[in-house]
Amino acid sequence: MLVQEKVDFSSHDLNDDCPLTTERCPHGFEVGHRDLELCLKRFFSHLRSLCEHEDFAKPQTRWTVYHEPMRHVVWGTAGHIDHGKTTLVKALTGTDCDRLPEERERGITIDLGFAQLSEDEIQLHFVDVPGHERLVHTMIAGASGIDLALLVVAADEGVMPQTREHLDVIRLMGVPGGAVALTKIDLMDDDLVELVTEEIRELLAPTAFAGVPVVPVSGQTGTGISELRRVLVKQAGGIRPRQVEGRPFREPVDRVFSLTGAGTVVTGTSLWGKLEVGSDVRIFPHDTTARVRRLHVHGDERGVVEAGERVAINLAGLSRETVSRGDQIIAPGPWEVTQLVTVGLELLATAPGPLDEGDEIEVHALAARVSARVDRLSARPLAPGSRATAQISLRQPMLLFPGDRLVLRRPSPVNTFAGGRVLDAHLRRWRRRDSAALVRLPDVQKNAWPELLSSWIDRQGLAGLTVLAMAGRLGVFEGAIEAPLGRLLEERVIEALSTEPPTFVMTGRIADLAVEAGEELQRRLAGQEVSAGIPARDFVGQLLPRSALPLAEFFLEELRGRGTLELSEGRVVPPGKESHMTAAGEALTRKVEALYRNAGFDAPSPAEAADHLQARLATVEGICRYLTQRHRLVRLDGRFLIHRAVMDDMARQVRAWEVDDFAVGDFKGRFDLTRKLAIPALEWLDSERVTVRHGNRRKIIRRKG
Ligand SMILES: Nc1nc2c(ncn2[C@@H]2O[C@H](COP(=O)(O)OP(=O)(O)O)[C@@H](O)[C@H]2O)c(=O)[nH]1
Ligand SMILES: [Mg+2]
Repeated sequence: MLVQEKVDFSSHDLNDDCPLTTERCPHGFEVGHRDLELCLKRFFSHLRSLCEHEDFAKPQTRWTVYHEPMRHVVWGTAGHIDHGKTTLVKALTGTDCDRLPEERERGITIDLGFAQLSEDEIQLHFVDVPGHERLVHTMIAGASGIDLALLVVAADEGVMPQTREHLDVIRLMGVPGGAVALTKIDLMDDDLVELVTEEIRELLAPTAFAGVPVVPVSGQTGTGISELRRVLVKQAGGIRPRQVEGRPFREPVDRVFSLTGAGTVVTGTSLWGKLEVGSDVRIFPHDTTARVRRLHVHGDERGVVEAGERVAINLAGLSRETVSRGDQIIAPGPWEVTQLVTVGLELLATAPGPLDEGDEIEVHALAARVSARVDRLSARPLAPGSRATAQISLRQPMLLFPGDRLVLRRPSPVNTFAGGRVLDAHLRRWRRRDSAALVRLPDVQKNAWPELLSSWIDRQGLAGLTVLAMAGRLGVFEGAIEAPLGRLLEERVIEALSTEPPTFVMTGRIADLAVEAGEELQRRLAGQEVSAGIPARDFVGQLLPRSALPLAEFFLEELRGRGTLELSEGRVVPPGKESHMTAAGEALTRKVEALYRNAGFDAPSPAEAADHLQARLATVEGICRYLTQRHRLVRLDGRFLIHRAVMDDMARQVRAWEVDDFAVGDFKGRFDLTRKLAIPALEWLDSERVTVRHGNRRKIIRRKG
């Protein structure tokens, strides 16, 4: 049942690349994948007989292994100090999470503890947290990676301050559910246990934990432990697996230590993706790079690890000092840290007072905490129990992505008073008077990605966004947003400019640009009878914001494609034309051209031509520019205008001249030119490859044959 992955070994050459681990297979196959390894373990005896079978030993034998990947679910403990959290984890898994000498001595949890339990197809990971009120920040770091919470309440004390605070934390982190262990029932009468159960149900009623199973247990006598284990497995079965495909491997660091001979090791609960031994990772917020030397999950050496596991990573080329709790290990990609994060905020009803812009707070995100300030609030001041969108300035940079959870605490007196979900980690600071618009930010759920992406593209205006930029901001690999972008393209919400890679711009923005460009073109050509058009770069340069200037040529192409304008010789002209010309302008152009053709080398200046034709000087100048751009007039030495036909005729005569070379004097005489005109005319002949200069003489270039 549930064939989730099909592994086909047909491409392996069985003689040197057997898919079984070295110890187990005579062929010396190697496999790194945990799930596959487990699956193969089960079928091991069967496989061994196959290994001995001659069919199997043949290269190219095609055989397929079906297996159900292992599920990983992380449980985190929560609850007041001394209520029996660590005792319970030990009763469930056999692991004593209080491993530090100081913890053993004092009998309290100071740092996070980790344990695991394998049940059928599911692997339960446990993060045991301290309950001390001064260690809530450690609790938050531990709780940041969990799927489900095990709230522990001692029957003899009932609901206590950190029962409430831890519940607030897991609720604000969006932990969808869990279970309650009612401990120390060996110390109480059944009636009193009943009463505390009631108290707990009341506490949970207004939260997402309403109705979760409450299991009475004793860590002392073992009563209820097997029932609790059953509940933990059942609850875990309902958890949606973490995203592996399309997401980079990402792990917040909750512990760092160094091992002699191995170097630096970091541990954490992996949030997304997969990681292999030998791959490179980046460590944020400092953005350093290291290579994965070895991977461990609860003491087992592994080749590959996946989201949801408790992973210890041995990093090569990294000193112990360069990484600390709160850092993030992530697969390389276009990720960038932020110091201004936009979040959907919820102020607890129990918050000591309203929240306002300028308030100093402490932000806990993943395993990190930084001091911060509330910069913008969509509704202010925000009353306890209400929600708003906020922009928060972080004192130190953090790597955050939409959907990440934040827990907010006040520095003094310390208390957990609010939580937030990251909506955007790279939105610019809102102007105070626009703060109310913050509430209209789109959701970050996967099914809302098209809307989210189009809002990002829209906000960029004509500068647009590349897939890489969007993927980096969302925390996914580029392939993961192809589908939502494809949908936006199909629905013509966005358009792709043919840059390499493509830049996406809102269709509406391009349409507006087209209207503007049409109007601008009309405006600039108005009153001109003849124009060769407006230099294209200059034209779009005026229409585009500075941020979009690098895309100028792509917008020109786009506008041409839409029939807004025509491009001719690097100039913008009205659509369907090669130039701009009124009827009168056209007639005058013909006259000007005829004048120059007939004048030969004795050509008039534009002023003389205007005089002669009784036309406005500016118009004749425009026509001359137009004719020059169209190569019907040649401008010599920047001043003399000679008709192109006259020049071409001269070139023909030079080629037919019965000499091999000539001096400037010969040339002047031959064509009856002044020296002022002869020199630029010769230069023109050189540029046209009719002649070539040798000292003071010109040699005539004659085509062979
Ligand atoms: N009688 C009794 N004592 C318990 C039980 N669970 C834990 N304890 C004791 O309560 C104390 C605190 O337990 P611990 O697990 O360290 O609590 P934590 O601070 O929540 O992790 C220890 O001395 C435990 O032996 C229980 O079910 N019954
Ligand atoms: Mg403890």
